[in-house]
Amino acid sequence: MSLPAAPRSRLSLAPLALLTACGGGVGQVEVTTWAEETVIEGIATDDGWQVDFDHWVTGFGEIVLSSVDKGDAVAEAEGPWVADWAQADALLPVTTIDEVPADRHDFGFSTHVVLSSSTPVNDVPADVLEVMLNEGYAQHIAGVATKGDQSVAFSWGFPTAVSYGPCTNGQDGTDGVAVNEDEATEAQIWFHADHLLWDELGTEEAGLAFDAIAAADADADGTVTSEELEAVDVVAAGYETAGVDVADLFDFITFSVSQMAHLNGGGGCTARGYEGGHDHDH
Ligand SMILES: [Ca+2]
Repeated sequence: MSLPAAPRSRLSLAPLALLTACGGGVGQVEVTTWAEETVIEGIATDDGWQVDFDHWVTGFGEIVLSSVDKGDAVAEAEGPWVADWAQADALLPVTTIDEVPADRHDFGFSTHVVLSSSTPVNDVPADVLEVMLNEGYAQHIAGVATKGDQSVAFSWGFPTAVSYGPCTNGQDGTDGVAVNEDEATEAQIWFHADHLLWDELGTEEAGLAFDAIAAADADADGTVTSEELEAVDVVAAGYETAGVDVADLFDFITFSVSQMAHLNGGGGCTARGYEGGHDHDH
């Protein structure tokens, strides 16, 4: 073979695929997000409720690409952003991260309280944003559930910030995202809305339930609040906590929602921030 005399040349040894992954150049990561069709179409539970959403607003940001080997950040996009999944019928563009070293990177991000600087990535209701800013909510979810002639409204704010990552890539089961030189790689942050109605933790195969939530309307005003959910013993209501320290139904839902984010479809992410038994008074 006759090659230019380059010291330690990868050209002489590496096949093309390795060159594009390790050539020392940079690429882009295009970040998109959505919560599947479920928030728009509503969720049918196993106990006979149709749960429809008026809004499901989430604040998020702090996207970090980091070295799979060393864990140090190589590229970041702070945001913050905010989205209403009840009005997202397809993947929403969030941001494009430039100058990302061409390599495989772990992918992480956070959900956190909506800030006045949060950029809406779709049409987020102004009155909901105002409530979230005033109350310090990371997520706010409201809607109506119906079963036969029963109709129960719900409106819940979640202050919990959750840090996600590293994430498995749901498209191929690999770690994070692979960035190739001079190419754009898409990273999709998926929120699985069905976690809201799970009756079991520690599995992605939980049942979907609303009977206990509907029954929590202690003042019978037709709307279930987070305070009313806090008065429900989650084990007595038939929920399976899988050893997670959640005592009441709002704790349970808060924890389950904290596990809802995935990468590229169903790729699991390590979630930190909600350990159960949290900060409200009992
Ligand atoms: Ca009520």
